[in-house]
This record gives sequence, structure tokens and C-alpha cells, in this order.
Amino acid sequence: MPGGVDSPVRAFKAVGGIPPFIVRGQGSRVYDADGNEYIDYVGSWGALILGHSHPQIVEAVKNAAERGTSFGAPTELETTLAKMICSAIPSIEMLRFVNSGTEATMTALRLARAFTNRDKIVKFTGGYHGHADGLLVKAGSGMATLSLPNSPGVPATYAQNTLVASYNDISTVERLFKRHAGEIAAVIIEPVAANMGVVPPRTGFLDGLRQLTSEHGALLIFDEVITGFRVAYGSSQDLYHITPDLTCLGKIVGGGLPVGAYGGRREIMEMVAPTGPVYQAGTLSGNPLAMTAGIETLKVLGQPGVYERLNRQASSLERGINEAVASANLRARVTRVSSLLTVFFTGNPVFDYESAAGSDKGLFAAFFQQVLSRGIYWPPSQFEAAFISLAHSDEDIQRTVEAVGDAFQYLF
Ligand code: KE4
Repeated sequence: MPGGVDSPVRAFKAVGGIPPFIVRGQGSRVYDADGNEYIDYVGSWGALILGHSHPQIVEAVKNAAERGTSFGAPTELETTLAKMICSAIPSIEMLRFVNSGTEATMTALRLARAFTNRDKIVKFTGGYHGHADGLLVKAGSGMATLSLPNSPGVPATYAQNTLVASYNDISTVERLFKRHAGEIAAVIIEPVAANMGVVPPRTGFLDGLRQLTSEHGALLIFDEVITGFRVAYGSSQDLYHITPDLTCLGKIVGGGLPVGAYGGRREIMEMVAPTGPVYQAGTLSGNPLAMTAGIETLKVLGQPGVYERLNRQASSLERGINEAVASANLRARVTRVSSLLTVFFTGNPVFDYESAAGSDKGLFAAFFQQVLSRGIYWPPSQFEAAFISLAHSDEDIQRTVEAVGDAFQYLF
């Protein structure tokens, strides 16, 4: 297996050392093959917002498995989860389940091109939307981690239809619409950037995108694979009061099993086969186990007080780390949106990929190794988000703050 992993970021190339091989997860903890225990802030890259092996999910998935793992035929489970998502996110009038966030964004772009009859799309430097060919242009996440701004193997003909703007700079989008009037099918954005590290949208930025895309007959696609059901039950579009034309989901809606979804305005979604000509299919799409895990996850997230608790825990972690930064007199800063946060090792403000990339990645790597040795499993890249789950206790947060403080004292 290339790098011994099934996804590049897991190989720890950016932070050094051999990654622990995980054998079990329970609540906020993961355990490796050498018997070490860690407080986990990766949480399967955000999917496990309830924590590992949540009893309600495990029980439901076990029962579902006894009834069969996949049929390749319609089931009521898919409709149930679809209805839960549509009622949580009103801009999604119809949706289709797929097996990953990549499939969701790839299909959303195909659909946008078919609906508008245009070829070009706009993404943002440092935005990551999965590994579909046309999106591996100046991408974030693992590509930024490995300093691979673009990927070989993507034909120039694909890449030339992907235009790149700067996150939080609406003028760079305006210029693209002026230069390519009538050619842009869609703008795809992570409403809260999380694949350059966590970078919140500046006031007015998302509104500006909504206005520009509407004026120019282009679709606005919110890639909420990370932020969907993470930053609020209604996702980013509820938090920032923006209505996109299409939304992509993943991670949380699968409750730890492989799921992606794309959805939006009915008139657009009805173009998807078999009701329309835009083809997309999948053997295991909407499979009973993933649907069951998703349904149980959203049942828990829909309960009162859940997001208040997530945000409270994340806020106390942010406060504790900021205090540790101050007492170590460090050039570092924490950015946080709800229960997503990143520690950037820079003294400058971070508002886009360039400023995020100005962080000291060597310091980040040293920080990562120090907290790992103190039992904290932090995301192994400066360009990723740390995820707080409902399972992270006050004691977990306190222990993490102490470990971070000790690491800073040791390092600086
Ligand atoms: P997947 O194909 O990995 O399920 O989803 C792709 C994707 C799409 N959109 C956004 C905003 C995403 O963050 C992702 C995937 N996220 C990364 C972590 N930043 C997955 C972890 C990995 O690549 O191993």
C-alpha cells in the first residue's frame, strides 16, 4: 500500500515519525496496537461527532447487519435519512446518497455544468473538495500538507476549466466572472474553510458570492462535507443565512460509515438520472448500514443542547490553548468556528490560504509530536481542523490544555 495507508494524510509525512496503528475507539479515545491511549481530535476527520463506538449507533448497525448489509435496491432507510436531511437543511429539496464526499462534489459539478450548459467552475486556493480530477487544482488538505498544489495525471483540458480565486477576497471572484462572462457554471466553496486549517468567512464574503453567482447565472455550491451538521444542525447555511443552489455532504451523515450526499433545488436535482439525463450511480449508495448509522447520528444531534455543548467544549479548549500561547509568549493563534479549530504557528492574521501557508510547519510538526507523546492525537497537518465531539469531557479538555501547555514550555 503506498505509504502504508489508504489516505495520504494518515502517513504522518508532514509531522514525521511512524503513525500509531489504531485498534479501537471508545468515546473520545483511540487506542493503538502498542496499548497507548489518546484523546482523539481527528474523529475520523470529523465524521465521529458523537465519539467512537456510540452505543446507540453500534446497536442499530448490528441489528441492521443481521437483516442484510446491502441490497442494491430501494429501502425505507434511505428515504428516512433523506427526509431528516431535507428538513434540517431547507435548501435541499431533493438529494442523492453516494459513498464519499468526493463523489458528492464530483457529481454536483457535473450537474451544475449540465444545468447551466457551461464548462468552467470556480474553486478557492486551499479549498479541498475530494480528489476528482477537476478539483485537484491548488487544493488544500492532504495536497497542501504534501505541498502538491496540483496532481500529475489530471489532463490540462480538465484543469483549464477550473478557475481559482482567493478565499475571503470577493474581488478575485468578480474578476473571474468579468473575464469569463457566461462561461462559469458554478462556484464551489467550503463555507467555513477547514482544509487550509480553519479559516472563517469574513462578514459579507458568502453574501457577496451568493449575489455574484445569481447575477451571472452560475450556481453556488456549498461543500459542507465537513461543516454539514458540524457547525449547526442546519449546517453553515443556517449559521450564515445563505441559501446555496446545491449542497454536498459526507462524514457526519454517515455516522462513521462511508456516505456522501448531494442535493439542492428540485429543478436542478430532477436532471439526475433516472428522472433526467445527468448520469450518476453507485453500487453501495444508500446502503442500509450507512443509512442506519446516519439516522441514529442525526437523531442524537437533533436533541436540544447538543450544539451548545459542542461549542462550549470547543470554546474552553480554544481559551486554554490561547492562554498557553500567551504564557509561552508564542507566535501562534487559534482559529475556531463552532467545534472546529486549528492552532496556526504564525503571529500574523490568517484569512486565506497564503496567510495560512505562512505558518511555521516545522513548529507545527514539533508541537504535534510533543502532544502525541502526551496522549493527544491531534490532526497530523497544519492544514487540517481539530474536531471536538460530544464525547470530549471537561476532563479531556483540561488534560489537553495541560499537555499543550507542557509541550509549549518544552519546545520554546
Ligand atoms: P471524501 O471523499 O474524503 O469522503 O470527502 C472529500 C472531501 C470533500 N469536501 C471536503 C470539504 C472535505 O474536507 C473532504 C475530505 N476531508 C479530508 C480531511 N480534510 C478527508 C481526510 C483524508 O483525505 O484522509
